[in-house]
Amino acid sequence: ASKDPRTYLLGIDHLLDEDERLTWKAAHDFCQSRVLPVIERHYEAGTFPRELIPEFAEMGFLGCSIEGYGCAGLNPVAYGTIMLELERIDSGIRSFCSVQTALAMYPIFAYGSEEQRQRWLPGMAAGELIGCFGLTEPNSGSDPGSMRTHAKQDGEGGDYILNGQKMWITNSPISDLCVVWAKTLDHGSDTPVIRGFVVERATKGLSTPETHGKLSLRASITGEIVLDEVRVPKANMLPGVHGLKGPLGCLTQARYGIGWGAVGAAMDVYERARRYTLDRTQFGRPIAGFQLTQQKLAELHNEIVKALLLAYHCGRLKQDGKLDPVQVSLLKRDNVRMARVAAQTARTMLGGNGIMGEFHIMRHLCNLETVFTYEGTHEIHTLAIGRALTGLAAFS
Ligand code: TGC
Ligand code: FAD
Repeated sequence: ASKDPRTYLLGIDHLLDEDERLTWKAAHDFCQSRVLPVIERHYEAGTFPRELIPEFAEMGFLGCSIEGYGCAGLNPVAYGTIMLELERIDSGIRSFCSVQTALAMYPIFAYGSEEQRQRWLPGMAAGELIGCFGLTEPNSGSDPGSMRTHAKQDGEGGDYILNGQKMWITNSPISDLCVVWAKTLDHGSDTPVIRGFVVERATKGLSTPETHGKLSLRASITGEIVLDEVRVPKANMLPGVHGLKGPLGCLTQARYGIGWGAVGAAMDVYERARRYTLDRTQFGRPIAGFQLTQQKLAELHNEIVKALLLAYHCGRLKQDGKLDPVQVSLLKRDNVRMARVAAQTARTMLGGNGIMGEFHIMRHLCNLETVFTYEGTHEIHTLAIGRALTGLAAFS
């Protein structure tokens, strides 16, 4: 292990193969040199750095976990290290890449026909087509099965007519394609089932107004998807899945990435607090020399080591096809909880400067409030784990 004080207790390097180490380093160098310099400006302005999308594509970040179709086909651990480095900069930047990869490209890859994959995935990997994932609605958040958005088929084999409203949708205002989940009556059935539809930007009746006024995840664009008599060809319906397991299967991919990403946010706040407390002098000595400060640093570092090993363990399980969705709930839930506490602790270590944008920690802290809530709230993952442990569902 290297004696770099930023990382030397992590001890993870020897667990990675050469390709994983190279991927991690390339992602780190790119994010530090290209994304970090612009993040504070975009966060303050409430804008996403769209100018970086071609570079994300060139780095292979978009669809990186998918094989073929112009995608990098990385293993889960390498994919995780990219999410970690993106979120070391900002959760909103990781959000952009994970929505594109896990929530927009993955459903097309996993549930789409070969023709649909060929039609959309290469452009999405190249960053020429941006996608979003519309599940949440004004009255259906934690309980997506209660969604009201519906699709009615215009005769057997005909187009679908979609009506409804999605809200809190990352990237929707800048999307070329919206993956929309809606209830429909399959031919011959009288029970509505959830199906996925790819709604293209130019479709009449589609609008995606931006949501303004967020005090968290400000460097990510959020909006609605409003569907007013939107006519979608049958060729845009994802044929390979029906039911809630469709969107939940995508969420399992994205939640896995968040499990790694949260570690990146925690590493950044830890390292900034470590450096600051070495520089800052009070009572005639660096505040890093006080026992209470060292306790905080030791605690932060310890939690990061555990969270990273959990992410790594889940990555190897995923690689072997053995990762259960409840294990992903455990990973997302605990690593985000850890990062949120880490940001709160690190913030205190900078005193008044801790609330300033230029010191970056307050931005992470605000972002992590969103990460704690989206992709399944902390409470919902608690109940998912509780159900697995007891066999009793406490959701309703
Ligand atoms: P339940 O009966 O448990 O399950 C219905 C069907 O789905 C299957 N399933 C899963 N499949 C894959 N992955 C998972 N995690 C799965 N969980 C369940 C299950 O086996 C079943 O299949 P089948 O074949 O029997 O039909 O469904 P439930 O209605 O009891 O709901 C369970 C609950 C509450 C855990 C679920 O609804 C849930 O996870 N709610 C949270 C909703 C959520 O996470 N929304 C996220 C919206 S997207 C987002 O936030 C993106 S942020 C993007 C960014 O910027 O990064
Ligand atoms: P609610 O479900 O109303 O929950 C409110 C509170 O009640 C929470 O604390 C919750 O844990 C608690 N609660 C609910 N049910 C129970 C229960 N059974 N037991 C105990 N407590 C419970 N969605 C998308 O579809 N696509 C996106 O791209 C997307 N991006 C997002 C980006 C941002 C910035 C944000 C903030 C959200 C995004 N979401 C997206 C939506 C997100 O997934 C939802 O906000 C989340 O699932 C929670 O739903 P809700 O906000 O309606 O809260």
